[in-house]
Amino acid sequence: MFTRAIVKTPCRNMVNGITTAGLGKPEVELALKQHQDYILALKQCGLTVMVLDPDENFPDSTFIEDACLITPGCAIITNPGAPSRRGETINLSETIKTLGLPVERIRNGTLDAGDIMMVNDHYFAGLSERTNQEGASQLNHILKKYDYTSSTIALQHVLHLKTGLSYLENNNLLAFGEFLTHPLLTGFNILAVDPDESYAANSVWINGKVLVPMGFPKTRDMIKDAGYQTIEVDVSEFRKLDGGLSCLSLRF
Ligand code: CIR
Repeated sequence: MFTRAIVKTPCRNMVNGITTAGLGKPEVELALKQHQDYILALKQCGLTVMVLDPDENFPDSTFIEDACLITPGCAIITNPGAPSRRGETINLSETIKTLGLPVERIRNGTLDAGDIMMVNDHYFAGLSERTNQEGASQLNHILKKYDYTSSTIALQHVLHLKTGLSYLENNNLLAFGEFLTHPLLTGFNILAVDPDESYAANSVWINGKVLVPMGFPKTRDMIKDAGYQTIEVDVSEFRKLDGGLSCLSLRF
């Protein structure tokens, strides 16, 4: 069960965020509206939502998931792999310190928490362009202190691990592409996302409900058929910056 979430309002400078999507620049007003709807969806799942102010210095800072990993035992401030995103952790640290959890840090290696997938007490860390072996090793060392384990998965094509994988609890794993037949994931009940809906592989389980991006009916129906109530959220403007649903919040 999660009880809380933290989100960060998109800044106007989001139009200068990092992107490979080729979908054009996001429309800020629409992104702000979509962000409001996202917050409502989190609330519909029973979460109390803390909304942080926008920060024009960091165009990608609305993708708050990358800057911190919150586990039941501790909060881990990351060291984002993209140089333009590294400073996102500075202001966020002040908020994280108020949560009443021990605060840890990734110091030398790089790690984006979009590369970290929690499965009960185990954490899968994607090795990507943003998360390196040193970052993953530091994470492993920190998690051990709190009786958690972790392992790594090298990514081939996707930006972050959770771009292509979402754990929906009850051993159900939403996956596409390189993850469908991955030897490290064979124990899961894989829900295979159709190649033409790959963006929807980033969906979010919250307290028995699943947030699904709007416009991917096959994936939505597959998740429904697996027994979940789904909530569709339009995040088209965040997709233009390679961001998915999970990137927009910390849930704990
Ligand atoms: C970036 O490239 O860092 C942002 N434009 C998108 C980050 C998306 N975050 C995520 O997948 N966890």
